[in-house]
Amino acid sequence: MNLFQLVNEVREKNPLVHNITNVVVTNFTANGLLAIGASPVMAYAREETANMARISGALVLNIGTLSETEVESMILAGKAANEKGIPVVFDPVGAGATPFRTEMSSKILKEVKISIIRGNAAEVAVITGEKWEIKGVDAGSGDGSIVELAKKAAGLFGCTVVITGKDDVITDGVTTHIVENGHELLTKVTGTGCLLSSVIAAFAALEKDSVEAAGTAVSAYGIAAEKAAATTADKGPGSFQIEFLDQLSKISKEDEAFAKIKTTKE
Ligand code: ATP
Ligand code: TZP
Ligand code: MG
Ligand code: MG
Repeated sequence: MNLFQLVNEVREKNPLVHNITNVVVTNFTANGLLAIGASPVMAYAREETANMARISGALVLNIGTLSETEVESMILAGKAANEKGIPVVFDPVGAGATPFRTEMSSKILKEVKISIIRGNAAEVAVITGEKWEIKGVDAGSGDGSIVELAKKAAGLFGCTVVITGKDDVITDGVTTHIVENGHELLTKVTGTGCLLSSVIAAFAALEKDSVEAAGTAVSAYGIAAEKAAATTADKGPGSFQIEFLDQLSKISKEDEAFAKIKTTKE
């Protein structure tokens, strides 16, 4: 199958993506999902999250500005999604920055069967029990192979793991994609990691193979950033952010020509 065909399918089928996300990125995430052709909904109240998850194509759990009540809502939604086989994407924003974030991440991972984890290297290291330095919600620095870390996490949680940074690693422990698309201006706009987690969810709503869904989403997202930077890099992150949304709305299967994906299988 032409993987980038999925990009067109998302626009044709408009999958509903239920996001329980953070207050920083809510509007950007909704606009980014609309730009790629998905249908976003944000719903947080524990009285409704299970119902909303059941009618969605995919669910995103993002702990960026978590509270205990919100985590309860996430678990209710996650369990409802699990019962119906709806893919759940987990973004452990800032795991390791405070004990609360680390504990809540473990709780979610214990109670909900996650299909795809998407985080920076530090966040994935923390939830996997590896040592890494974390600075707020940013990656910080650490040693060791990101690919090995991603594979370890995939084995531990029995899911696909996406570690983003300059290069992105997507693996289920068997198939591994390294994606070299992207632009450093993505690091100057808050929420580009969070939006990517939701874009991955939109792709996973239509493609059962999580590694292929996430690999395509990450590459297409990086290509949109490259195109946006080509005309806005000299202006700055504000112009880039707007152009990036425009480029997400134009991405199509023809853009596969720009994909920089290296794949290995074990
Ligand atoms: P962090 O808090 O560490 O910035 P994040 O959750 O914002 O993490 P990122 O790792 O920044 O997530 O990933 C978001 C997007 O930015 C991805 O598409 C990734 O490929 C891209 N990206 C991140 N860093 C770079 C970089 N140095 N060069 C090019 N693209 C990058
Ligand atoms: N603080 C809490 S959540 C958040 C900030 C700045 C947004 C993080 O978004 P991303 O996508 O990880 O940059
Ligand atoms: Mg970032
Ligand atoms: Mg993040």
